[in-house]
Amino acid sequence: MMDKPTCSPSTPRGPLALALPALLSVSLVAQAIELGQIDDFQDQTTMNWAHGIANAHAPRVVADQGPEGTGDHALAVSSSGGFGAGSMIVMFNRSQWTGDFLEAGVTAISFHLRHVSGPNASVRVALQGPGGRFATTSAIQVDSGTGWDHHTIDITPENLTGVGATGTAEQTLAAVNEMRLLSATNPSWTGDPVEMELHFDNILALGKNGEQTPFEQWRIDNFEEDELQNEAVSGPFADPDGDGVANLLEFVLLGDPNTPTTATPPLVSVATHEGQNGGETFLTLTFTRREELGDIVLQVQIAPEPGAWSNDAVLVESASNGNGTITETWRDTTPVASAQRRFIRLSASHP
Ligand SMILES: [Ca+2]
Ligand SMILES: [Ca+2]
Repeated sequence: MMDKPTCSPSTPRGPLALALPALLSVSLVAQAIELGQIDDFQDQTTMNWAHGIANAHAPRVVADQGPEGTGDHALAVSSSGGFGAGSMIVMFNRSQWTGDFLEAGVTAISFHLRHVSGPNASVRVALQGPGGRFATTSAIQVDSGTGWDHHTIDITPENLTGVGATGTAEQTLAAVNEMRLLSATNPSWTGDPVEMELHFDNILALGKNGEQTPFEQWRIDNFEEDELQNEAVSGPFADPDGDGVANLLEFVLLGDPNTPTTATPPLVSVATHEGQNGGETFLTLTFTRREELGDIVLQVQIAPEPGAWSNDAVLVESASNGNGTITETWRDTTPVASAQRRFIRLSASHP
């Protein structure tokens, strides 16, 4: 006997409620900066974060060590101190964190950060472009050994200091060719030569005013000004039409937050899929979702009992419908024949 599906947002857990199936992370990687883009390392690559010379301290994936624990992968970077490759605490990206930050409306970067070892860190973003090199004037101060925490740093010209500037910060922001994350006591392009290890996850491109993330734009489109100020009406976990579908899932599943049950609920079925032992029958979840989720994180979760949720569900099929939506089918890992009951649900979280 299969229990009913849960189609609900996960309990609000603050900024740590983040993890993403590999499929989504791939689709969000563009070769130029985009508002809402996120590096979550769920595809278990370094997502183009690198050192110039290969060395033991270069950026690398640490599996199952992200803020969400098992199933959440993160990125480690370290340094040895002294001189040479890997001596300084810094990493660069010349792919998706390049291009016109002004046009994209990206004014801040947020990320999860864990300080693993070494002295206290002063984490900064540095940018290189036609105006030369700039680093953030303010730094995120992280004490030695601090566990996962969520941080946001302003990268507007007001918070950038030239560290090899030949022009203005605006010139660089309009055509960035390299972005760095580093730790340095003072604004720097290279990072300090210290012995340190830091872990990063969910590196996210944020806008402040003007351009919005897709979810913020959706809120503006669907709610009045006074409602936007009221989290109990327009917040991600509110359900103003009382249909049991919270706003976050109305957004994801293309519903109308002010009209009950216009979102098409995920369909739970029992179906045969290719498992480890050939064709087997599994609890299966199929849903059609918005393609551009921005900073909203979706997870298909499975459990033997409610509460014991894991993110191990297997993506069976994903097809773009050509209209801005994708239909996905996910299956459980445990065949129906091997369990008395199983649960599957769709969970969405908001940074
Ligand atoms: Ca991750
Ligand atoms: Ca609703």
